[in-house]
Amino acid sequence: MKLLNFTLAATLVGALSCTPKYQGVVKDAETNSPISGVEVQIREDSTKVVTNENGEFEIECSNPNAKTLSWEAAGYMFEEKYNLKPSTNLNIQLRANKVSAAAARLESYREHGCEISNPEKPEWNIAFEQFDLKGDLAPDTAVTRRDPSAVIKVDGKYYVWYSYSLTFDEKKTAPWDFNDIYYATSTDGWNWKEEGIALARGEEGTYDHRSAFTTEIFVHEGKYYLVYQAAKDHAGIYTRNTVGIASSDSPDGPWVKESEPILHPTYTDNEYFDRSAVHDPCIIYYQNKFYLYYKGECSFSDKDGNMTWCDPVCGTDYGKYGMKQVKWGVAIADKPTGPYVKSDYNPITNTGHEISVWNYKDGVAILQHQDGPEGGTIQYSEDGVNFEIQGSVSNFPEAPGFYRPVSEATSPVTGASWGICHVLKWDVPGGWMHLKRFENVNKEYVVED
Ligand code: AAL
Repeated sequence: MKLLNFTLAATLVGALSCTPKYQGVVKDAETNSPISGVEVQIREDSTKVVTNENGEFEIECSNPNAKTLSWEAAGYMFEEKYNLKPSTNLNIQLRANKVSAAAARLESYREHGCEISNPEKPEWNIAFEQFDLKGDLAPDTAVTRRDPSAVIKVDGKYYVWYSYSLTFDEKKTAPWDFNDIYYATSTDGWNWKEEGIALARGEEGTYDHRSAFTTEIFVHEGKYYLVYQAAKDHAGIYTRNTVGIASSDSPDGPWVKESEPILHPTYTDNEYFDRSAVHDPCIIYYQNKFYLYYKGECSFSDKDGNMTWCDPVCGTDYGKYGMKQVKWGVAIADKPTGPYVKSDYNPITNTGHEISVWNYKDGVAILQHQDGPEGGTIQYSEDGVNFEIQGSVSNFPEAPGFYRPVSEATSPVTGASWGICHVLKWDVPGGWMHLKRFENVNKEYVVED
């Protein structure tokens, strides 16, 4: 009798003090063997545990609300789950991180110096020139237009989208702060009519409340997609932004946003190429999937706000800001709106900045601008992730958005024939930007559409 009472009491106490928790096991996605030493974190509670030798973990949470959990282990892709309710049978699979061709080259630069090997194939070399635009997109100090999308042609009309703000707006802490996405059309690609706002910042509390900017257009099966950088608050202007997407049946809108971002920075305290930002998103359709290319940033700030870039080997020297190296990543999905899964080969470049990518034959071509050893190169890959240097780019335009030809590419650089870029001007406090047209004047290899 005594024993029975004791058991009953213990059960009752157990039930009353039962705290919500997450419990489960972490395994290697390929070998299915348990992984020990994985750091498991509840983002909202800032609590962490580590998996035991059987890959098991148990972590209590402050309340039963759904939370963001992450799993992190050296040599594996970071795993994160959003809106996860406390649960006791989680089966987490981690994918081993693979080394891309560009990451392997970086290791060799690290050892042998920053000299690159460029075959300079004539059919791949590009020589850009830039020209002022006319009409509403002619230079105008009052308005900052920047980070244009690709240019597309619909029913005989060219379209371009871009970040828009008034130059003299004292609220702005950067030219891309408090932006909305505007668009313009043209019948000749030179003289543009600004059509107005395409996609506005969201309501208070939403992921793009502070700013919606740096957009790309993607067209698939008659549907239009604007993928863009989103800042919920001021933090997203300089660090840890997200990527949003909106779709429409017409290039003139209306645009319908997805309720959640489709891409986040890797939320790690360690040095990782996209821990601080996921910028310049651009989607292409490739091998029956949707490839979302983006630029990652990795930096750390000390308590005085002084910033250092991660791993600046062979980077670009920014004087008092130090050496900077930027790398791209790609995330792949079965549908344009996701869910997107970051590639095991990330990072897929050892250089950055803005994403410049197009389809060529059975592969993908890219330009590398700056912030790394391979700036000014043009590269090609047959799998969308392992890029090799092919040639050089001269007079690289800032933030190029390429004209997407309707017909099949007949030369490697057809996809970079012409487009819209921006120019940075610093003759007013905070600077201002306007759009320009650029063309590959190496005409021999350019095909008019
Ligand atoms: C650009 C892009 C992104 C950054 C900022 C605005 O060059 O890389 O868009 O956030 O600068």
